[in-house]
Amino acid sequence: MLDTEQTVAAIATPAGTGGIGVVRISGPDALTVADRVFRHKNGKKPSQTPGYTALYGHVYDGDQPLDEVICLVFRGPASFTGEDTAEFSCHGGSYLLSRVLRACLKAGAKPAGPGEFTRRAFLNGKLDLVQAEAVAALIGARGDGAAKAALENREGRLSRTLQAEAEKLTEVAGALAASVDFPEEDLAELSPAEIRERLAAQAERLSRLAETFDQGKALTEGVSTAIIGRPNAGKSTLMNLLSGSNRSIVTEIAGTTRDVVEQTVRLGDALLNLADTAGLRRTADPVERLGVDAAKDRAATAGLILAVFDGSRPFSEEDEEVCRIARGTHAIAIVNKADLPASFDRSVLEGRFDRIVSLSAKEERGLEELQEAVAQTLSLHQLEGGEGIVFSARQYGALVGGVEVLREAVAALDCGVTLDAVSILCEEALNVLLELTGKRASAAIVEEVFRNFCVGK
Ligand SMILES: Nc1nc2c(ncn2[C@@H]2O[C@H](COP(=O)(O)OP(=O)(O)O)[C@@H](O)[C@H]2O)c(=O)[nH]1
Ligand SMILES: [Mg+2]
Repeated sequence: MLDTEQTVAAIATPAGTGGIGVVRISGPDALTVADRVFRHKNGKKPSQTPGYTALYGHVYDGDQPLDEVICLVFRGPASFTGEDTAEFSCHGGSYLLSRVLRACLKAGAKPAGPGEFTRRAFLNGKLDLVQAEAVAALIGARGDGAAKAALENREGRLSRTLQAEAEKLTEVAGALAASVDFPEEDLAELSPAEIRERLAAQAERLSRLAETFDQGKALTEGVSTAIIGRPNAGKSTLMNLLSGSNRSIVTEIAGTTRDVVEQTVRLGDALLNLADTAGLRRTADPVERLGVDAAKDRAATAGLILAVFDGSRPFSEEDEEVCRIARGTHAIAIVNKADLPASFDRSVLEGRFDRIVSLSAKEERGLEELQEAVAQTLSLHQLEGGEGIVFSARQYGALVGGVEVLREAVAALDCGVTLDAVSILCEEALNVLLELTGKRASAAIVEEVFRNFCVGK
């Protein structure tokens, strides 16, 4: 368990050399520790300095000056952790920073664990668990969309949504409790039919919120994306175009690609974990057949399928197979080779794909349309101003669990189960929501959230 009575210190900037590097000290004695290692040229002491002040001076290890630094003073609760905090902005060398840190430890601080500063901020009520996870997402952001959505969550968008849902559920739970405790009296503010209505609507809202995890993943970890199509449609050419490399071998010989070739690429805001696969066709070649099977496996587990068709050739039996495989998954049809005379009837694809895009992978034309189609298909345009995006598997799992319990409660009401049983389910769902934001989280859940943080954050 974290001891917030202790004062902790860590290097807050990454390993390696940089213009500056920061050593952060936080806790009740942070400013006293800073006093012990820092000397200001006119003798000013961090502990006698108001918050939000910068002091120029040197950090010492005993009598040995280590570095010329700026000491920033924050006074709790007006700091990231909510505690008194001192930050030394040093020259950014790893050896130097480790010496400054050691001096702080000698002066009474303990080494901070992974994510300990953020965890202290959580324990001090500066942010909730969802916001803490947003801090991690913000640090890990690899593109504009991810950074924006993470920042919004950091500032409380998803937390406010969850808070509002918890309040609504509390109302229902209260009404249920009243009917259970005083069944004779007509105290209940909500009739069973209204309760049912409310629980069902809430299950739907939370389920939609859980689905934003798809978008969260598209922005952060990447969506598993299979490029499929008949041989020679131009799958590998497209892969190379998207990845800006010659990752896949391209030839005019059908059956060139056999292994699944993988590459993560960014297309606009979307991060796609692309898999270029063997062309789908019946083949007697046992090696190629393994490739075709692997292609089908990839497509079966993909979150997005890019189905490539050869626009210079008529729709074929093999194309039909591609359509079949793409069915039921988010899929974009790409009619390739737009630079050649068309002999492909696009209308056969209509109604079978989320979107249809024409492009020329060879002449590198049509990528903007593809980017737009991907963003539309993955709903990446609806990120702003919404209810917040689910970013972590923990958040997703909790929401899905909550939805299940709510649906169970609705089903229970439908088959006339006693209200006290429904009441228990309602409390359970409420617990899920409160656990999610950390209002009622167990130590194990808090541990889990901060386990993946780096030291110094
Ligand atoms: N004209 C034209 N040829 C293309 C285009 N894309 C791919 N090709 C050619 O089609 C052949 C097969 O390409 P490849 O990417 O290996 O197809 P795959 O079997 O689907 O991976 C190669 O000769 C490519 O140069 C395109 O947009 N226009
Ligand atoms: Mg290929």
